[in-house]
Amino acid sequence: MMTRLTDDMVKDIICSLDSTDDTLVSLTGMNTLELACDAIGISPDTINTHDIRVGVVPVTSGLGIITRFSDSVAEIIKKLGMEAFVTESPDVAGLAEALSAKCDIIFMADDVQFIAINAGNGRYSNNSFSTAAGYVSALKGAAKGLAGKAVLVLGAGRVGSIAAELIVSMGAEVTIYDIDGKKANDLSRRVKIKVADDVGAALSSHDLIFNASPAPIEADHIREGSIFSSPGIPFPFDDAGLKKVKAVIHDPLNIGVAVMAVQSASFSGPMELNR
Ligand code: 2YC
Repeated sequence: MMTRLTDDMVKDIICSLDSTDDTLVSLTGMNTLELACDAIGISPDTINTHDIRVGVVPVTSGLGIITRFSDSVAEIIKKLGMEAFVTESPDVAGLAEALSAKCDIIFMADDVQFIAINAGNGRYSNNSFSTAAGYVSALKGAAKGLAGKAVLVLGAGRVGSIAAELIVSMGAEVTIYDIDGKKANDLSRRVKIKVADDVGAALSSHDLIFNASPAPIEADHIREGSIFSSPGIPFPFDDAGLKKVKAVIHDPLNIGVAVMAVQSASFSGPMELNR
C-alpha cells in the first residue's frame, strides 16, 4: 500500500512554491523544470511548456479527496510554465470535462495509482517512476555525480526499487535496506546491489542516501555531513538529525508531479499534441 499524503502535508505546498524551487537550485544546481527534464533525459529547450494544457481531475474513490491535493498539483504544473486547471467535477465527469477542454495531459490519483495521461496517444507517466527518477537526479546534482560512489537506498518499495536500478545504471555502488528483508533480497536478485540488515550500521557508513521509506531516521545513525534525497513521507528527520546532515532534498509532491508533467508531455511528438 502506497504511503498516503495527509491534508496537513499538502496545505503549505502552494504558498511555498517559490522557496521550494530556490532551495532545489541551491542544493542541486537545478530548478524544478530543469530537474524534471534531467530526470527523463531531455533538455529544457526541447519542450515548449506554454503550449501544453493540463487538466487535474479530483478522484473521490476509496479514502477520497485530499484537501488541496488537486489545487497543489495544478499550481506545481503552472509553475513549470504549462497551463493547468482543476476540473469542476471529480471522477468520470471531471475526465470528460478535461477531454472536452482538449487537454494535452490529464492528471488523476486514486489510492493506488497517480498518473498523468498523454491525451494525444494514451501513454501515461506514473508517480512512482517519476518520483524515483526526479529524486535520483536531485541526489546526482547534490553529490555532483554518482558514478563510482557508494549510495544507500532505504526502502525497497515501488519508489526505492526503481531508484536503486537507476542509481546502479549511473555506475554507483548501491546498498539497500528494507525492514522487510525479503523485499530487499528479492530486489538484489534482479539488480546488482548489496543488502544491509542493520539500518544503523548502513546509515553510519554512507554519505549519500536515497530515502524512500516511511520510517523516522534516528539522529545518532546519521553520518555528519551526509546528503539525503528523501521523497519518503512523512518527513523522517528530527531537529537533532537535521543538524548533522549536509543537505536534505524533500517535498510532499513537487518533484514527482513535475517529472510526470514533463515525461507525459515528452510522449508527444510536436504533431501529436491534442488540438
Ligand atoms: O484528492 C484526490 O483526488 C485523491 N484521490 C488523491 C489521493 C492521492 C493518494 N496518493 C498519495 O497520497 C501518494 C502521494 C505521495 C503521491 C502518490 N501517492
